[in-house]
Amino acid sequence: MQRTLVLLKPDCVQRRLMGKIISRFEEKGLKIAAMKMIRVSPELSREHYAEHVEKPFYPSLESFITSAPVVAMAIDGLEVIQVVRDILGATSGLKADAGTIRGDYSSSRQMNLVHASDSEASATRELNLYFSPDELCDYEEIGVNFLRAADE
Ligand code: 3AN
Repeated sequence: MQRTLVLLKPDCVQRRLMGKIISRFEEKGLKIAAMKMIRVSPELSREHYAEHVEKPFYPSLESFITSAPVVAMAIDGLEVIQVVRDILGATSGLKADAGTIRGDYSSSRQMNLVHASDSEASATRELNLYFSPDELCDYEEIGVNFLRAADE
């Protein structure tokens, strides 16, 4: 079982798409272990996008991610890091396949609605940035027997 960090970005909040996007994860059978709306500060943006801070597009990226609240989620599931990346689609909404979140709702590389961790190392680092241990909810799932076999 893996856990990943998902962010519904400011465009998702402002376009009132939160419910639709959260439904995609719920309908897939993934487990939401934590969820909160917060405003990303410039400091948090620099930590989150550490690999991009020196790139020319970073100021625009920071301005966007701090422009309105985001919804941070911790999501659990088998191979969930790749499963969620596949549900999101390619970074640019113009390149993302139809049927993915970005393919269906985004026509932009920056305003691509959702962020998700891209590896186990990123997931651990990003979950620590957004959630303290006491915010991660440990609960038994009702009906999990109908989502996957016990030996999967
Ligand atoms: P993903 O969100 O699919 O993991 P990353 O981490 O490569 O994509 O990029 C994060 C954000 O950085 C993108 N959503 C986009 O806003 C911005 N970005 C990435 N690469 C570029 C680029 N070459 N030019 C402009 N903005 C970029």
